[in-house]
Amino acid sequence: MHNITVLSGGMGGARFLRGLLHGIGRGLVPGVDADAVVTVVANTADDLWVHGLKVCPDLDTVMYTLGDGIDPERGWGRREETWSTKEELAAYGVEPTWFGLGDRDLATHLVRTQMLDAGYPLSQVTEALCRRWLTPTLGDRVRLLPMTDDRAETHIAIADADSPSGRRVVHFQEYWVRLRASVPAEAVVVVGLDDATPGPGVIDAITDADLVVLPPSNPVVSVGTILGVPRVREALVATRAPVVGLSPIVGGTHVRGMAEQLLTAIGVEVSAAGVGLHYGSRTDGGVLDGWLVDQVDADQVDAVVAGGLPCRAVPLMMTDLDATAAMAAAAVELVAR
Ligand code: FO1
Repeated sequence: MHNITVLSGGMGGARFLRGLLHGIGRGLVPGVDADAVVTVVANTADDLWVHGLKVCPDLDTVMYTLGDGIDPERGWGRREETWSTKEELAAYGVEPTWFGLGDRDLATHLVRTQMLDAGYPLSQVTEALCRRWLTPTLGDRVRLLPMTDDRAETHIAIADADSPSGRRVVHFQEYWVRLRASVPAEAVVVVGLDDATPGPGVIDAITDADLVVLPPSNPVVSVGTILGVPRVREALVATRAPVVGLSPIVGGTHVRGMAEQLLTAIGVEVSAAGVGLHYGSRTDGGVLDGWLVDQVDADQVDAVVAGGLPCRAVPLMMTDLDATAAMAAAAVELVAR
């Protein structure tokens, strides 16, 4: 296998990608060439405009993680970050004060916003930013593609006793960062998604792949939004590449983030089997040829197999690079023909 395409969100997907690249480089992923090319199709529906700047959390988390600029504890934003501008904005009483933009991170958003204002599409902006973050160390081994260059934004409906409808809608980032997903999500709406055009290279990255991976990213607001870009599902059904997924739900809940709340919002069972069957088998109108669950969920393998989807239970905690590389190897082995 030479061309691997990964449909990724932020933290979970980025951690998986780091382990995948580590494993490929060290021959730990049998069947994958040492000089394989990994194309990342990244979710952009987390994006938001704040202080007049375009912030792309999932693109930046993948870019910073693979470029070793990420803050390892937070899992987002820059290492060795300072927050002077954030403090100054708060001193002016400028909202949102709840969304933390570090001084180093701000430079990325300034460059991106300037390029967007000059008329460059997000895909070309991302390419330019990656020339700093990825090219020097990874060369052409990795490509980072926005799922679309068009605006698509995830919004969450929550209960609101003060509003006539009893509900109000907040941007995903407000739901996650300000509210900490502490209130039930009643609906998930991705504004603009139905009219979005797949970003340059996205469909080809799927149809021309030797392997497509759905990493342990959020199945609703990361992988789910990528699958919702028109033509992406069709490309996944049509590709000659095997499509394999790794469960982001372990032991009945998410490892990090808010997948539990969002799966509940869309009526999908919060379990490894539930997510696998939600993505579905390609032989049955879904997108997967294989599904990996964690060993703690081994008792769910039979239910997934009964749903027509090959399934194995392996360790799925990305505790270090070798553990993650082993997950990638298990994924390839599950679907390698
Ligand atoms: N997450 C937080 O919990 N608090 C923040 O203040 C915050 C700011 C932020 C700024 C830039 C960025 O790229 C990501 C940021 N995130 C923050 C993480 C972000 O909410 C998540 O990375 C994704 O949107 C969900 O995967």
